[in-house]
Amino acid sequence: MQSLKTKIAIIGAGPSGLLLGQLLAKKGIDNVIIERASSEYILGRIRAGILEQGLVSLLAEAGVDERMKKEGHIHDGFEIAHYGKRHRIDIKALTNGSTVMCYGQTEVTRDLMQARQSIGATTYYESSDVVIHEQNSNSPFVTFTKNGIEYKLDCDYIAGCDGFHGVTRQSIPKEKRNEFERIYPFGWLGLLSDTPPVADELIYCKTKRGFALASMRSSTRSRYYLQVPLTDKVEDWSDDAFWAELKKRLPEDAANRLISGPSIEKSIAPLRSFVCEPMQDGRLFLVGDAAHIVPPTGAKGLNLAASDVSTLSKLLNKTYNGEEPNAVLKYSEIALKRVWHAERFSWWMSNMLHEYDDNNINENEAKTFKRFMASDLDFHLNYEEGKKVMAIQYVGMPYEKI
Ligand code: FAS
Ligand code: PHB
Repeated sequence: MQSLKTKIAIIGAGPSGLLLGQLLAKKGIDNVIIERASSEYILGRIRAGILEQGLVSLLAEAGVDERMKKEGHIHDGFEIAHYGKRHRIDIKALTNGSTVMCYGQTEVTRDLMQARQSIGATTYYESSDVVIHEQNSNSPFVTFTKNGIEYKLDCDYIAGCDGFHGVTRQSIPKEKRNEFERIYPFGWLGLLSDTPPVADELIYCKTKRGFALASMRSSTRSRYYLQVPLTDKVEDWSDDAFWAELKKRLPEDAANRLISGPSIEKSIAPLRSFVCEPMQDGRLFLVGDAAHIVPPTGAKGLNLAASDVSTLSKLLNKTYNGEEPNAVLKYSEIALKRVWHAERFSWWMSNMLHEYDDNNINENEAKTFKRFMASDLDFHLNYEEGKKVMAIQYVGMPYEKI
């Protein structure tokens, strides 16, 4: 077994791992990333599209915001189409100036990968058999295999940035984990196409036929979503079927502007709310999707990963620069406060904007719940105070002071 050593072992080269690695490197804190997949595979996954201001600032701090400033689009608002009636939420006016950036997670990941390569930091792609050892000792380590060679990576701390299906959360003994979960009885069928968007800003559509979202990646590349039953398979949906259904769910004037084209990516994502508490065990920290999942309705998944990264990188810096040797002990408590705000907002947006039959409750309760949600949506679309509450959470709650 070949021995290696670093300060921070990072498991996973998604946005969490790459952003953490870049911020730590900027602070002179040595780190190594161990990743299961190839960089090409990671870049082939189409995911988030909306960046909160906090993430935009972090990318600037990491020195990887050049292309985003050129190619990203700042959005001052978004729309909700309620049974065809369009309501614009002017987030910039309602939040005294906050905006969001429309720039795909794929491009964020690409920029971070290139930055990591340019500083010569070590990333072991296509690694397997990753195992976390002795996180509750003062000398934790990680073992893994790469090209048939077994490695032992000695480190001070381990950051689990390996997503929902990774190994790090499972490395915390079950009896120590308090997990919270809500699985939604529908999924999102996503389609990416090189066609112009139907509007300049995002349109979230609540219709009797189900939810739809019209998003984008640029002025020539669109990203659309349709709520579909969990029983649907992506092969059940031809491109033509997708476009025809989307046209029925978009508000009329947007539907009339719809330009269809061949899908360059099409996939179904299940929707889940999930939180693992605590988000640390000894010298092992859970970051991003490894610790929590949100339904994408609130555009929070990637942005929550960013606030975890911001918290952990600052606490590690305080630990290493001697300012506060035990600062990292506060990570989970600080991170969870913002996590739960985003979890609730994403749950709330999902319930307000999707029509579905919840088989976990009886028919009358389900009917009553739909009325509650209809009234909730009315308050947040037709009253200034309601719009303000939605806008403040859509742009993202402030990061905790560290
Ligand atoms: P990631 O899952 O992105 O990255 C984890 C990395 O760890 C992966 O590269 C994986 O290969 C690696 N890994 C896993 N197990 C490993 C092991 N044993 N050893 C080594 N490496 C391992 N968020 C939004 O805000 N808006 C959206 O529209 C949206 N759409 C989404 C659609 C899908 C299908 C999914 C799954 C998520 C979506 N999300 C969305 C959420 C998504 O953007 C995540 O929040 C974001 O990818 C989180 O980043 P990471 O925490 O880095 O986890
Ligand atoms: C996307 O563009 O992929 C996107 C945008 C906003 C969301 C979800 C997904 O809420």
